[in-house]
Parts: sequence; C-alpha cells; structure tokens
Amino acid sequence: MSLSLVELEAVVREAGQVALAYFRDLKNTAIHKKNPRDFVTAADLAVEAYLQAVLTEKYPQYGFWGEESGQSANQASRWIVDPIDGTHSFARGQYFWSISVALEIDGELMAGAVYAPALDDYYTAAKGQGAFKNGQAITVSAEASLADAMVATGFACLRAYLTDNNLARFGRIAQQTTGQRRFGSAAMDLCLVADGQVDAFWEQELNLYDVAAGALIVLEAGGTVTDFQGNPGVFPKQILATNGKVLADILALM
Ligand code: 2AM
Ligand code: CA
Ligand code: CA
Ligand code: CA
Repeated sequence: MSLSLVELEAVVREAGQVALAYFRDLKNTAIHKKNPRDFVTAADLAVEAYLQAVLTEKYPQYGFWGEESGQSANQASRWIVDPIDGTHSFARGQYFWSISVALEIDGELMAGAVYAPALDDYYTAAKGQGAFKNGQAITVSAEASLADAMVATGFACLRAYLTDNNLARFGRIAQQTTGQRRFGSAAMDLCLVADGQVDAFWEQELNLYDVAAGALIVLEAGGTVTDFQGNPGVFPKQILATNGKVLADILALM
C-alpha cells in the first residue's frame, strides 16, 4: 500500500488509545530508568510494539526505527517513531506528551504525525501539502518582535558535565522575550510553533525520533528549522524552529 494520511491517522490514534489505557492506570504502570534522567514505561514499549507491528504489516516496503526497539534492516526508507515523547510528563500524570511518527524516504521527510492523546490533538503534515491540526490547516504565528515573543525550550542536555547545557542561552533569551515555556515534549513543542502557539522553540542533544515528524510539520506550516547557526535542516543535536520572523533576533542570542 502507498502511504495514506487517513490510514496513518487511524493507526496513530489507535496507538494513542494504547497509551491512554496505561496513563489512566499509572499506579499499575511499570516505570524503569534507562539512565538517571531517561525513563521508559510499559506504555512506551506497548505503543512502540503496536506501531511496529501495524506499520510493518501495512507498509512492508518501509523499514522501522523506534526509540525503544532500535532499527530494522531497511533504513533507506523508514518509519521513525518515538512511542512516547515526554515520558517523564506521562509518568507524572501530566498532559503534554505525544506519539511521534515520521516517514523518511532516502533521507527526505515525506510525512509526519504527532498525536497528544491526553489533549486529543492530532498534528500532521505531508511534504508539499501543508500542516494540519485536528483536520484544520495551521500556520506559524505572525509575531515579528522578539520582545513580544513567546518561546519554548527544553533541557534534554541538562547534564553537569556539559558546559553548554542551555541554561545560559535560556537566560539570555528569557530576558529579551515576554513569555517562556517548558512543556517537556520536543515533538509537541515543534507542533506548537507550527500552530502559532509559540513563536520559537530550541533544544539540544535530541535524537531524530524526537524531532522528525515535528520538524516537517513546522516547515509545512511556513516556519523555519535550522541549527543554532541558522543552517537549514533537521539537526537534532541543535534544533531551532521559528516562525521565520523572529529567526534573526533569536540566532543573535543563541
Ligand atoms: P523522551 O520523553 O522520549 O525521552 C524533553 O526535554 C525532551 O528530551 C523530550 O523530547 C524527551 O524525550 C527528551 N529526553 C528526555 N531524556 C533524555 C535524555 N536522557 N537524552 C536525550 N533526550 C532526552
Ligand atoms: Ca526516552
Ligand atoms: Ca523523545
Ligand atoms: Ca520516547
């Protein structure tokens, strides 16, 4: 079968139901630490197993790469999956976590879906076809003044041994902007840029499965995706997404 966005939505929404069953019963949901600051729950594993089984069955021509299970043989064209982005939030019963699914073919992002089951918000984009939230077209904000901007970041890199751990950068940008948020799910943060809810988002030390779907959604909503020097592209170790209008001012502070 060739890719159907309607089919993809049904699959990702069903994966959301798998996650919600655990989310509604957190007391009985097993949580392990992969390392002191990276958690995995029974829900992460169940959602990824579900997506791998269904996507591989429906689309045998594409390989699979998931955060928890790793990479299948075919990686030239592949699904890139983060079963739960924002596991720490999930495990605490908070609402900002998402399922992120991207389709990449020969290094090019072709489709992306980010679903926040606890909010029932479904974001999607396909290359050249625009970005959508719950079926409605979305675009980045029109905010052009950094002083009036609302920005979001994350601290996946907040490790004692990293000298560039985002705290100084956050301080610089926070002093020049009106609003700052830290939601805890990079995939969702990118969708908030795409939907104009924030004007920019940046984070360091992420992985492609955190940002692949969200980056395409930002681009299709008319935003920019660059590294911290402004080079266009999806660089998970240094990702900056903006509405385009505050890009230059943010870059000057990175
Ligand atoms: P996760 O919930 O899938 O692990 C929040 O700042 C972002 O950082 C989320 O996208 C989160 O994804 C990711 N993250 C959390 N712990 C991390 C770690 N130890 N290394 C890299 N990324 C991490
Ligand atoms: Ca993780
Ligand atoms: Ca993640
Ligand atoms: Ca994850």
